[in-house]
Amino acid sequence: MQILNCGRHQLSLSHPLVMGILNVTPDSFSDGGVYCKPDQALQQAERLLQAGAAILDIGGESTRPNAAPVSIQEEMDRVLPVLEALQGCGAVLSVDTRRTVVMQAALAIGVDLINDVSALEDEGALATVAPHSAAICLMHKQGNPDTMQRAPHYDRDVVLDVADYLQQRVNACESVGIARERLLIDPGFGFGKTLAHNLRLLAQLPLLTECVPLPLLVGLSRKSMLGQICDEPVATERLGASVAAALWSVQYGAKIIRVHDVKATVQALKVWQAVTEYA
Ligand code: 7PJ
Repeated sequence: MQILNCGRHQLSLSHPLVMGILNVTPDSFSDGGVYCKPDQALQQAERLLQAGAAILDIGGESTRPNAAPVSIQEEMDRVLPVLEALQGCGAVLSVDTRRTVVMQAALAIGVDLINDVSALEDEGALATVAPHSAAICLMHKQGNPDTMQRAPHYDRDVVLDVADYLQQRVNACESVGIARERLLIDPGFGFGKTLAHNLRLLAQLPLLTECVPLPLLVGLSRKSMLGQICDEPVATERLGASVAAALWSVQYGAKIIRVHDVKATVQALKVWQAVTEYA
C-alpha cells in the first residue's frame, strides 16, 4: 500500500483522495473574492471537510493566465491567518504557493503539504522545505502564469517532456535529502498547454507515472480546457465536466484530485470505488 509522508499525517493512497480548493484571493478565475475574508474562508473550509475533503489547499496568489501579481506580504496576509485558524481542524493542510518566504512561514505554522506550481524552483525553496516533514507536490508548467498560454510548445512529446521535467525536479529534491515518500507529481493541466497538449497528457497518465513512479495529483476542476470541450464559458457551470475528468483521472492512476466541488466529486469517487472492488 502506498503511503505519503505528509507532515503530521501519514496518508494512505490506497483509495483516491479529494483535495478541496480554498482560494483566499480576490481574483481567482472561478471563485475569486468569494472567500477572501478569514471567517468566510473558515466557513468554506468547514463545508469542504463536511463534504469529504481529505486535504484543504489554501492559496493566496491567483495563477490563472493573465493574473495580476501579488506582493509577498499580501500573499502572507491572505493565507497565514487561515492556516493558523485551521491548524486544529484535523484535515491535511496544504499551502498553494510558489514563494520560499511563504513556504517558510507556513511550515512554521505546521502546514502538512507544500503545493508548488513551480516545483520548488524559487530561490532557496529546496533548502527551506528539506528539513521539514511536509509533503511536496511538484507540478509542471511551461513559462509563467502571465504569459504561459500565449504559444505553448513542446519539442518532442508533451508527455515525455513533462515527465523529464518532473524527474529532474524529483532528482533536485532527492539531492537535498527530501525522501521520495514525501513527493507527489502533477502534470499541471492548463499551465502552458494547448487543448491538444492537455488531452494528450490526460490520455497518457499511465505513461507519465511509468516514467516517474510517484503518486499522481491531478487538477482539472473547472479549467478552461473543459470549457473548450463543452463550449461552456462560465467556470462555475463546468461541474459535470469536472467530475468526468476526475473519474477519468482516477481510473488511470491519479491518487489525489484537486477540486472546487468536493461533494459531487466525493460522491462520484464513492461510486467508482464501489464498482472497482468488484472488478
Ligand atoms: C493547480 C494547482 C493544479 C496543482 C492551480 C486552478 C489554477 N496546483 N493550482 N495542480 N492549479 N498541484 O485551480 O485552476 O492543476 S491554480
